[in-house]
Amino acid sequence: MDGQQSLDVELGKTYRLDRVAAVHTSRDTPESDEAARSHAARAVEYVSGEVDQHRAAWLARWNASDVQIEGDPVAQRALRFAAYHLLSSANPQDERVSVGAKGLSGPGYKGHVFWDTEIFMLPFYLLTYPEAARALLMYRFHTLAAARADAARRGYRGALYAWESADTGEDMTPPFAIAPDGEVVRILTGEQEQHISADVAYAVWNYWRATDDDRFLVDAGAEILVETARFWASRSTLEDDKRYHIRGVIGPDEYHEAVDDNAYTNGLAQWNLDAAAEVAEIFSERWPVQWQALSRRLGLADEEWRTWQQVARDLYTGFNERTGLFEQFHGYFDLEDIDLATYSTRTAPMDLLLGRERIAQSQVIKQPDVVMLVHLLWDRLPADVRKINFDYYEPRCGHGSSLSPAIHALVAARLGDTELAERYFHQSAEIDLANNMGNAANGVHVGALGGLWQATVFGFAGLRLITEDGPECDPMLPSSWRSLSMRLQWRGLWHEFNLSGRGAADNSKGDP
Ligand code: IFM
Repeated sequence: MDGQQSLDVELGKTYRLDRVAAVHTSRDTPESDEAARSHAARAVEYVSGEVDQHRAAWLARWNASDVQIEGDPVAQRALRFAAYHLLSSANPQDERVSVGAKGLSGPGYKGHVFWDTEIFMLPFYLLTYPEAARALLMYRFHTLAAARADAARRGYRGALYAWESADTGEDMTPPFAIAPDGEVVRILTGEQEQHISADVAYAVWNYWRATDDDRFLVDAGAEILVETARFWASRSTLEDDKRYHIRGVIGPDEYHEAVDDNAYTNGLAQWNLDAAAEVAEIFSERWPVQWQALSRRLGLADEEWRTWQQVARDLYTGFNERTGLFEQFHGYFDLEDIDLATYSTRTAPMDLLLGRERIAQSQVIKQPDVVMLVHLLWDRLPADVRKINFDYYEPRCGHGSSLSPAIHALVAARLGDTELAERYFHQSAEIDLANNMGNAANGVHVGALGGLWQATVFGFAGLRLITEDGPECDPMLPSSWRSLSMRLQWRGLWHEFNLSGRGAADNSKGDP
């Protein structure tokens, strides 16, 4: 009978059953049932050879991305756990899918794709598995039409990516959720968490810088940068103070909704506008024919990029020259300042303890917002500004998001506070392995795993990618880490790092 097999067995004898399965979807062929059946039937004949090839391919992948830590087996295990989930979640051969917030490990968030992919996971792929990074960005290119439609629906130009994205790129954020106390809560992130468009642009630019993949820039990347910049240029309004403002958004800190001039959103929008103008200049000089074609297709006005530069220049940032602080959003400094140290033994998230209304009226934040900006725009900010902002915002963060501790570890390490960084590193490492947020059954937090890798590579190893000679490390290893070794790919070359202690970076280059 179809789907059933029978076998006569002898008592006391051991048998091995191999199950050969093939998966074809309706995206591969309209006859996916039949294709899968005949593929599985054929595969029985060559499966052991396939398994060997599969093992060899995974070993190569594993060797390319393994970070080795001597002296801290817990950190070592956490980093390998992270690499395992990151590697198995991406598919360089399929540009129509991305990595959901839970990867392939569970049903949480229904597989939806967030900024987690571009900002938290992508650096791992970029530097160890660039083919995967490219496919993930091509997913954003293929969903550009939906992003354009969403911007237009709201009366803006350009492209606004979906906060929660799936196969078409339309916004899939649920409008309501049930809070742990049973209350039905309106979800506003889909309407207001618009920094996603700049996050995608940021990843596009970094991919191009890290790979010199001009083909990608010409065919897809530049269009994303241009359309996201256009969105910000129309989203910002010039007001009486002669500054542009972006009102009514949610930043990475989701405890505060409908805020004006969120420092992260404005800071990255400003970056997006400048980067798109730079790309327009480079593109039009190096590939004038393709630039003309793109401009025609997008209806770009002559020198429209000058407007982007002007909006970027006059965009309000919330930065105070006197104090060196960014105000997280307009009015943030006037909110109730709650001392989180008095809640240090808590076992529930701060929004549950304080309630949604009170937390919105307080300075308690869910996850790094200004600190996130400091991390992403590190080289644009003076050293004292980075530290002043970290020192101010770190004690006000309740870490209500799994993405939070890793970024604090990264920034603390780069600022030289290795002890604090190590504490945050271990807090982040335990999120799924010790289930310290209590929701690992819903799937692992792949963004946090990418963050853990970044805390190690950009934080403790002190990787810098801005030098013309290629990547350089300035390590600040925790005292128990005797050494850290890793390989990274930069512009087609593999670089090997064997680091120990502080400041001693041994960097050798190899072929791709
Ligand atoms: O993208 C995150 C967001 O920053 C915080 N809530 C969970 C989302 C998915 O991980």
